[in-house]
Amino acid sequence: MDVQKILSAVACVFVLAACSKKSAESVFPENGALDSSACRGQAIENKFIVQWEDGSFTTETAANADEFKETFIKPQLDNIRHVDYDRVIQLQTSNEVRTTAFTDSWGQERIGAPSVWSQGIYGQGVKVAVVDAYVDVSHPQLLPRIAVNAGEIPNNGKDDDGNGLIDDYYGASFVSQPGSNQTPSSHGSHVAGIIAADSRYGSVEGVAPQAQIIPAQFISNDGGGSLGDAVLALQYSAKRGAKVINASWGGAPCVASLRNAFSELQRQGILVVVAAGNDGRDVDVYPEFPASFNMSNQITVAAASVSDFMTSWSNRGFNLVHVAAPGERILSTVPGNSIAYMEGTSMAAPFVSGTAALLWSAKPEATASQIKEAILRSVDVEAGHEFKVNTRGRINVEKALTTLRQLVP
Ligand SMILES: [Ca+2]
Ligand SMILES: [Ca+2]
Repeated sequence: MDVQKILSAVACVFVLAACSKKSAESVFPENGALDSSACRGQAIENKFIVQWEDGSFTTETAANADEFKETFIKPQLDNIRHVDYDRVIQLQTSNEVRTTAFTDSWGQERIGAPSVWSQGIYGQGVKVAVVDAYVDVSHPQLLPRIAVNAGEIPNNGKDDDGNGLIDDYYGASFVSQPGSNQTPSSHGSHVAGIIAADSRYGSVEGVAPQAQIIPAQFISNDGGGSLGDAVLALQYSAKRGAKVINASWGGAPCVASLRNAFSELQRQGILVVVAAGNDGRDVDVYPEFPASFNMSNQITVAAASVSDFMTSWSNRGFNLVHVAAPGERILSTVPGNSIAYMEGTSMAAPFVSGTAALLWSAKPEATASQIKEAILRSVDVEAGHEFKVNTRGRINVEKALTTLRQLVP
């Protein structure tokens, strides 16, 4: 063996990336597997989710996978980490019962939020992204709580801050499915209101009524979305400075890109709160994604009833679901300057997101791991009706604040 060969062998040991056989096939493992039983959800055969070596994501189009491999992947192979087909996903919608204006804050009271508010802690200074369907930013209880993008001038048809998105002043839409309904949605608006409805301007009391909402929308008003749009919305939320991301959706198929997106959020110290789902199933046995990812920066949430039992329809799991939170008969904001009752784990997750915002406003220096630990260690566990979740309990923000003050003196 001559010197040249020895050197190159050594280089292969120490610089694996340079010598591993990276190819168009290795970065795009789903290529040619359109009908794989592991993948649910219809592949969009001309749209692709690309993760670059710096961790960022884009979505790209081409006539088909073969052309994409030849004209896009191969010329840029060194810079590409992973490629997936984009996929259509249909999200669960919740029942909605409109009501006249009165106050019903049983959930906020059950988790001890008024006691935290009385200490002057309202979630101020904390941004929470609502990665969901369209939020009605004109609702009087939501408008003052939207985190505007100060570098962007609204409604001038230009991308003033150069982030690639035109007029993303109140947030951004990544809804790309043809024919999708892009009007304000009850689901997105209700979730946003549970987190941060401004109680000075109406009867809904957000859990963190001075937190700021970043609307990052990828679900159309009829519940349709795509995996690639979800990944872009998550990435946008991080770039806009979200500390917490609320993900009240699930069932996403072919999860590699979504898991990679969650890993990036983990690396950036962002807490992601995920609804467990409404199928009445054990997600330890029947995984739902992203509910079952169990990332270290993730809290997956089941729905508790008014009587503080697990609702019959909530997903559960002693391993992969972490806590329960109020999810039945929840009053919050909906489009048209209205309020409505809705139910679902979609409503339970934002109670946890609001809780995280309250905790972070009390201890801005806390890490995502510390916020998660404080919430998980402080649940209320009722003997005789423990929740089928990892902690056995329902969240309590008053106790979590005490725990966090011990963790972060
Ligand atoms: Ca912009
Ligand atoms: Ca603009």
